Amino acid sequence: MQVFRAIKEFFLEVESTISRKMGAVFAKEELSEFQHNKLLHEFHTFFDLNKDGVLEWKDFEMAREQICKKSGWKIGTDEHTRTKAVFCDIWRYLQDDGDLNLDGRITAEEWVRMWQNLNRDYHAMKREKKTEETAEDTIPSWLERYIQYKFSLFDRAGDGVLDVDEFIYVLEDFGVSVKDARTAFLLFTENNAHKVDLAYFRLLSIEYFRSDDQGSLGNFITGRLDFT
Ligand SMILES: [Ca+2]
Ligand SMILES: [Ca+2]
Repeated sequence: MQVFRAIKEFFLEVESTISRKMGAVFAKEELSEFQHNKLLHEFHTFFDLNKDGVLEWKDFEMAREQICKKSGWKIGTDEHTRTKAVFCDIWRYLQDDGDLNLDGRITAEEWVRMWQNLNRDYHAMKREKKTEETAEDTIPSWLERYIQYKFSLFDRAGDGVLDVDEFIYVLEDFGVSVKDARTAFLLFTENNAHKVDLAYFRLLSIEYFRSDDQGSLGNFITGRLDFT
């Protein structure tokens, strides 16, 4: 009997060591409160444009109208048609990832769960690929398109680079003060040391969606300065 007890104790010990270790691994994959705050801010500010708490095609229609109006693209023009196709794609692929109960709406809870899943996939990929750069470069196709759309929304002059005035001008529509937008721009460009082209904007955006580091420059890409 004593032998059995010793064996049982041995296995219990092994089991608890494994779960402690796994706990440590999974803890990093769970989204922190800081990440939650960033993700929900993006959801409520830039996605849920009609402010009813859920994402639907209606919200993307509004986003599409907003950028067409701001850019002066009339119905029937190539840009107008192309923009419609871009938003259809973003919404279709976003639904694949995010609309877990398939009701045509993405709630804030589904949005967070989608990011939880994407975060797990990302950590799994990082373990497999071993190099952070390769995993860092892989993002869902809807997010890739969304980042391009957001960049073109900011790039009012259409010259492929964002300046501080464009950044302030567009963020005012989303309720961000001039002072905060200016501070955010100086932070993520490190006092204008970086040129904000699409490549740099993409890098910052990915950091915004993924990073749990409060010092990441990408945290400031929405013009909000604090998520704690
Ligand atoms: Ca909505
Ligand atoms: Ca849903």
